[in-house]
Amino acid sequence: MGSKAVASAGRLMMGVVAGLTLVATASQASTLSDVRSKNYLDCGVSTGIPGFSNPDAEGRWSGLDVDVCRAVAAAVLGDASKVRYTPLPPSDRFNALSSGEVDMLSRNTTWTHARDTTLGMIFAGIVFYDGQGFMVTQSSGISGLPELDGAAICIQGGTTSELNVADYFRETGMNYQPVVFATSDQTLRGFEAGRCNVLTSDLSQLYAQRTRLKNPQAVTILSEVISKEPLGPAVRQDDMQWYNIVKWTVYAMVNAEEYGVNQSNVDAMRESPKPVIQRMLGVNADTGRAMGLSADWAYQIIRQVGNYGEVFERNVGVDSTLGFERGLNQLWNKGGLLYAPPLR
Ligand SMILES: N[C@@H](CCC(=O)N[C@@H](CS)C(=O)NCC(=O)O)C(=O)O
Repeated sequence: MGSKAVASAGRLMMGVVAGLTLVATASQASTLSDVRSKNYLDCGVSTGIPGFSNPDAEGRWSGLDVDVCRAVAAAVLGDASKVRYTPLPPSDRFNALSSGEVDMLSRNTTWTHARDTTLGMIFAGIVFYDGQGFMVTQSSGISGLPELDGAAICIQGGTTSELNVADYFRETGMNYQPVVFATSDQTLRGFEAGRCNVLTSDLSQLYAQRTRLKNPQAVTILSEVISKEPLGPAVRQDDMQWYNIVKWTVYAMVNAEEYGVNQSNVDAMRESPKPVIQRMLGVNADTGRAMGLSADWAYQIIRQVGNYGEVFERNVGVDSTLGFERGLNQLWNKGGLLYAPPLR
């Protein structure tokens, strides 16, 4: 064998070995088997944002992000209650996911390019289309963005809020004084104590934080937003099966709303003559097998947690404490952005 042939055989061998290593690494990560063997899901949530992920006095968690964790547990374990919640401030959330401390993150986290490409994680969907806004004290007299010039602004560190506000002021040539805190509690207390008369965050979190103020009437949330904040669950990049499970859990909730299947009619809907509904509920098809789940995975989500619209209304909708209109978070065929690929 000539030296060129030896070198190319050598390269081929190295390629094969590298390929095998890749296959081995890829097949090693099975979050599904881990979750099944411990028999609960570890879900990373916030330290407390009413309507999204918030514990009550007994330590019971609720909220839209919490319902996404519950839906994954229903799909994977057949039981929405089998979730352990790990409260994570912004600075800890990505390490907790990449180190394996949690199986997924479901915590008012914005999908961005850097987070998708540099942290070993990947977003599995969008459950709330949001934007960054400003809450101001009424005594400040601020009624719109141009009046923010020179303001002291309370922000939580390690967030997109901190980065966007810097962009916004650079772009507009206005000045501001950032007052940065580590936790949402400290940020709110700083605002209440007069360290700043403006607090910036995603609108959802401003609405949530306002409910925790001693005097919510003394503040206004400005109507303008300065960014896009698509919030959704994220998983590690090394497990495509798990990524599909979390992604399709969200899609199942959205499709269920589109097809008119909800918690109270899901049993009757098993008799529906519509093929899409039969398929979704696992009546005459098995969409679960290819993801390692049982045929009734989507049925379990809808029965135990509900469709997207039910989850939205229960936690953050117009009749909830937060009082959000559906807006962008409405189905695509009702003027919103929610568009789930077909379950087939
Ligand atoms: N969506 C933004 C902001 C997320 C965020 O962490 N917001 C704060 C603002 S209130 C929060 O939720 N804090 C709760 C906590 O520290 O647990 C991001 O992903 O960076």
